[in-house]
Amino acid sequence: MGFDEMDVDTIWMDGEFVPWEDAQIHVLTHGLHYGTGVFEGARCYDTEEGPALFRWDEHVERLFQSAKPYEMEIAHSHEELTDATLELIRRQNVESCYIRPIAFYGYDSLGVSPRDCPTRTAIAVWPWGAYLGEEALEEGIEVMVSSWRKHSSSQVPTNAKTTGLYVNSLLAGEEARRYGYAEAIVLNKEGNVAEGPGENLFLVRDGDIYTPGLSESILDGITRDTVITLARDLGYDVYDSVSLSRGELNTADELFFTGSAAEVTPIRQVDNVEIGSGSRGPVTEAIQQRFFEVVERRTDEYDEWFTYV
Ligand code: PPE
Repeated sequence: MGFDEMDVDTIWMDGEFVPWEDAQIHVLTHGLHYGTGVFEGARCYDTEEGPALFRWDEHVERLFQSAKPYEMEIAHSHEELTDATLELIRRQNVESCYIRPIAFYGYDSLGVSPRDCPTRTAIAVWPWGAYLGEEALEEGIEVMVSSWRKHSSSQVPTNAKTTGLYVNSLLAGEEARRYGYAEAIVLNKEGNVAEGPGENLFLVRDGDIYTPGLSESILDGITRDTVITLARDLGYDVYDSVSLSRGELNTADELFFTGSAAEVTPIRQVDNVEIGSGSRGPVTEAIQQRFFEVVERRTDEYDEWFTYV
């Protein structure tokens, strides 16, 4: 669904609330030419306690961390970005939504060096349902291992959520969809499993849970951290700094993706090979149920993860 069909009309831009159609930038914006933006994707859930941002402080913190390698000074404090977002949600006709903060080098002059370009900051919110479809959450998805590899962490800071890096995600994701798959799994330069184009990956084997470590060219996902915490609290052993070979995908009992957009999405096939029983596995289901119970506040645990609108 396009933005124009959605019930949202305001964007926060550089300290002001502006009408949706006026949130414009110049075509010679640095970030457009060189991919010099950093961004976030978070969710506001419609909880039993009213609308609430999920792990917002961690998202803002990661935005500031992503800006660092690019020497980008975001001209607004953590608190200003929080207040802006809460007010933006109050002004929109949404119960639950996706939140997209972005900071980027703006318009002044062109050339790879952004020296004189101002840093621009914007926040938009809009309704965004299940990332890979409602059915995917229950049935699981079919994925392929992409022929594209992830950027190596020696080439770019892969732990910074940088706009330009997403050309890799686009190539991998669209390749997969061209072949009829819902999504891709992307290997790193060493050939080990990294993550999805917009998701972290988890593997279940003999009742234990594994996920590639931070040195495997992955984004340090906040949902990844959530799932590690929830799984451990449920009593699972979680190994969160492993290398996973491609072959281990096929022999896994279960696989699932995590992400702010993707939430917890089971993977039922990789390259047309069934994973486990070929449907959502019991560990994935337990974690997924716990995840939705927590984000919808059907339990009062983990209250520290919520910022109420
Ligand atoms: N890896 C990548 C490459 C990634 O983009 C995301 C988020 C994750 C892992 C999971 O991170 P986290 O959201 O903190 O759990 N992808 C965002 C963008 C999706 C999009 O299509 O755009 C997201 O989920 O918001």
